[in-house]
Amino acid sequence: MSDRKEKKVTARAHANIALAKYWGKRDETLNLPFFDSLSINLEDLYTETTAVWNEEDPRDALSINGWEVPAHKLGRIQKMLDTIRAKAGLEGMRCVLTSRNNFPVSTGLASSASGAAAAAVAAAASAGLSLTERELTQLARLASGSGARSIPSGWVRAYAGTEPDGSDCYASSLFPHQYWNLHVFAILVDTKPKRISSAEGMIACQKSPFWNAYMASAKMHADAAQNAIFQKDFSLLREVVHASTSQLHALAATASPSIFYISPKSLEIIEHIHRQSQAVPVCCTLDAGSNVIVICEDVVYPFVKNDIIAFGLPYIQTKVGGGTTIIN
Ligand code: 2P0
Repeated sequence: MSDRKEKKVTARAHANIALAKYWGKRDETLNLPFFDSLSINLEDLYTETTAVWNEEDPRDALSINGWEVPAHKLGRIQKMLDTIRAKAGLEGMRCVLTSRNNFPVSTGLASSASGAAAAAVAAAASAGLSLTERELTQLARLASGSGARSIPSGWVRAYAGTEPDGSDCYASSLFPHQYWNLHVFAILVDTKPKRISSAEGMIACQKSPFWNAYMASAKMHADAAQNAIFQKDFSLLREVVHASTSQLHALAATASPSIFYISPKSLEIIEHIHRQSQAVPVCCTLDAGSNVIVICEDVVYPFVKNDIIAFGLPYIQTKVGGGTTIIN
């Protein structure tokens, strides 16, 4: 038995929504993306995870909202924990992660991102490691590619890098969360877990005849989004957000087998927002699910909110949020 004192640490991480999306991996094992992506953290959608290392059982354990995840389904969380164990010299000890989300999981609302980020920060701190933000983004990335982007605050860019070992692949904040006062509405079109995971979807999409054309276009989106944000130019931002979203979902439809994350109801909302966006500073996006995220400028907030209410669906209203923090 080790005489190391057990240290429980709880971290809170926010979900993020990509404005320039990550889709496809140059390395499946290390979760290294083909190109850069850019996202905002969502202040009111978060995961809180408590980590503790002990010797009670040789196997790591994870529960999500009270559900004990079977050992064979730990997947890439296992890889992240193994990395922490090796760095901290905790061979023979296991990590117990207890995680809760305040929003529906596996529905394209980036619960894998907030889950990975909260687990990375809590497990590393509980293991006694003192890591830089960049190192924490690399740990979170092992569990979920988009998870790297939930570690830094506000407007975050994930850099794909080129090194085979992933040493230059990380995420960092471009602007703090207060930088631009935008409003975000997550419209809950469907809260059932999605049938095809993002990881499977990415692989299927690489069999699309349009994959190379998609890559050529999608790798420009992070620079375009960063430029739009730097200028606080909403119409430029809307252009890139709509391009990034439409191209991903069009690609998914041409994957082998075809993937349709968008439902008829999401399409109705998307068409409406696209029409509105010709006249007012509003845009919308979806990740790998049917829930629609609507983003607007402060000046049109009451008008857009009325539109959202008229859809008659549950929604979560939020703003750009901070990074992952230790809360206990
Ligand atoms: C993104 N998505 O940039 C894109 C857009 C979904 C659509 O990253 O396999 O759960 O764990 O690296 O991070 C969701 O995929 O995938 C995602 P893995 P992840 O947010």
